[in-house]
Amino acid sequence: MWIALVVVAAVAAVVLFVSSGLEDQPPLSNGDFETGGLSGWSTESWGRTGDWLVYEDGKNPPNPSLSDVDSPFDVPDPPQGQYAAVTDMEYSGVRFLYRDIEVTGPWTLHAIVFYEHGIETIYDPLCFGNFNGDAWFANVRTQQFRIDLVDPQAPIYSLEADDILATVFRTQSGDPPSLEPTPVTFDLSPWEGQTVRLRATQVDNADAFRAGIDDVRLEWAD
Ligand SMILES: [Ca+2]
Repeated sequence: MWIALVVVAAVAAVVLFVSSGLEDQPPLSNGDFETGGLSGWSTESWGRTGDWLVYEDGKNPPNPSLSDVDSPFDVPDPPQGQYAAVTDMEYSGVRFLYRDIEVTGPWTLHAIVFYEHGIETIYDPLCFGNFNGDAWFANVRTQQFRIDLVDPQAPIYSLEADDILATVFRTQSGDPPSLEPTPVTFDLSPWEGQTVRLRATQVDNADAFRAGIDDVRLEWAD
């Protein structure tokens, strides 16, 4: 009896060891948007029109009815695979794309980011404006793209210092009007054992601002 249990435990230990050894890339379902949709992700949009959308062709808006014809959709083709996510809009607003990540190991977050906007200036106040469920407005110019790690318990729009665990990427005043697809990485190991929320936010009230993200994945840190 005891010998049998010991054997079972030993086999289980070997299986676990082999499994963890093969686990080079923890799963993050549809982090590359190759399903052609936003499964695995959540979105919230403030404003009259605009949203995070999955697209294939950087010259063709994925939903023309949402796209500002005065500032035509013109973004890089998906930098990884066939699909990527991008914001498109006809009017000003805020668009959140987010998902919770259970940090079960010493993972590094990888993503590719890019953007195109129609004016020369980034406006980067700590302001997402206000939304009453119908209308959105901001008292200041705000034209920015940022990706944060936030507390999953916080409201999705929070910019409170206690809710923002870290900032993975953000545009800042003085940045150029466009960014070609660019890899970003971020060490998640400080949150090992916790769940963090990855939140990509694009805001505009000066001109159309297409923000893109692709190839979001996790790798074991070295
Ligand atoms: Ca992709």
